Amino acid sequence: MKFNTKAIHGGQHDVDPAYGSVMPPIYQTSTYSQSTPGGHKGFEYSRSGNPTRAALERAFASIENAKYGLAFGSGLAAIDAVIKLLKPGDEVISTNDLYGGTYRLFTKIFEQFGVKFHFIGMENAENIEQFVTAKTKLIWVETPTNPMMNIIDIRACAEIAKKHGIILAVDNTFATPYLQRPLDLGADIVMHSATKYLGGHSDVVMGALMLNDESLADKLYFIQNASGAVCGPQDSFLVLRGLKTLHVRMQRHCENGKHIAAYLSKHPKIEQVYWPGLEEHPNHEVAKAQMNDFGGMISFVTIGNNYDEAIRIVENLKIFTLAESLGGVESLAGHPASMTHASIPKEEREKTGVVDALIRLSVGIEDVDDLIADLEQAIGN
Ligand code: P1T
Repeated sequence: MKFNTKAIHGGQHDVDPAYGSVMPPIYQTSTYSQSTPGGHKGFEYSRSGNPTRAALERAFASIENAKYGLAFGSGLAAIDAVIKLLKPGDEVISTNDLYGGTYRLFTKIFEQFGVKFHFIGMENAENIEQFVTAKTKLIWVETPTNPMMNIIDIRACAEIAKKHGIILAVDNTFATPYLQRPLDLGADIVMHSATKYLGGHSDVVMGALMLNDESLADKLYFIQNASGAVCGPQDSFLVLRGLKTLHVRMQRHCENGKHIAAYLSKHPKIEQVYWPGLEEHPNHEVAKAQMNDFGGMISFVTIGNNYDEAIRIVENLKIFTLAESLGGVESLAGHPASMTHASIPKEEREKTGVVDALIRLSVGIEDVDDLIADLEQAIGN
C-alpha cells in the first residue's frame, strides 16, 4: 500500500465486528466484563488496552512502516517512556536544538535519576562519535529541529548507532511520515507529538511511538501500561480522523511553506530565514536526500536582531494566531525565546541560534495569498 492509502486505511481492517461501522466506535469504557477471571475478549482494563486506541496504534504503525505503534497522553509522555528504558549511569547523546519541553524533561527530571545527557550539534553526524562511551545507550535526534530547522542525517546517525549497539530514536514531529520515515533510514524508534500534524486540528494533546523490534516494543508496552500515561478513546478517535487527511494537509503545508519562505527571504526587513527547502540552508542537500518535501515550519529573524520588532510583528499578525504548538490547519506564530523554549537557559538557547528576535511560523493550509498579506501588514516594508 502506498502512503496516501495507508493514511486512510492503514491498520483499519475489521474495526467494528458488531455492525461494520467504517470508523471504529469510541469505546468510552474503563473496563470490560469477564466471564471467568481472565475470560475476556482481548481487553481487560483501558490503561492496558482499549479498542479505539488499538485501532489508532495500528494506524500509527502503518504510516511509519512499523510493526508496532503505541499511543500516549502527550508527546512528552511518549519521550518519557523511551527514557525509562534506561538506568542510572546510562548516557544519552541528544541534538542540542530541540523542543524546550524535551530539554526540560531530560535535564530537570531524568538527570535527577542519574541519566546523563550530552546536547550536541549533529548537523555533522561525525560529531556524535566522540561522545560515545560504554555507557551510551540512546541517541536522541530531532530533525528538522525545533525551532532552528537544522537537518540531521538519519542514515549517518543509524550507522553510528548500529556500530556501537546504541538505540537511535528520532522525533519525527516536524516532518511527519509523509515527508520522512526514519525507520526506513535505520532508526530504531520514531516518536511524535501527535498533538501536531498527525492530529492536525489543534484539538488533541497526544504522543506516539512506532518501532519494529519486538523486544523493544514489549518493553515500551510494559512501560506504557506500568507508568500509565495513555490517551483516552475520544482523543484516539480524533487523531484517527485527523490521520485520514495527513497527506493532503501536508501537501498544502509544504506548498504554502515554500511560498512564504521565498517571500520572507526577499524581504528587506528580514535578516535570516530558516527553512530546509531553501538552497542556502546549510543542510539542504541532506534534507533533499531524506525528505520528500520540506514542510510548513519556518523560523526567521528580523534585521538587526531586534526583540521589540519581533514582538511587534507577532502581536500585529491577524490570520496567524500567536500561540504555542504547530501542525494544525490554521497558521500559528510563536516567539520561541519566551514561549516554547523558555525553559532552556538564555545562554544555552542563544548558542543554537534561539535569539530573542527569532519568530517561528507554523504555516497552515489557508490561502497563501492571505497569509503573505498578513505577514506583509505585520512586518511592514
Ligand atoms: O506537547 P506534547 O504533545 O507533549 O509534545 C512535545 C513535543 C515533542 N517534540 C516536539 C518536536 C515538539 O514540538 C513538541 C511540542 N512542541 C510544542 C508545543 C511547540 O510549540 O513547539
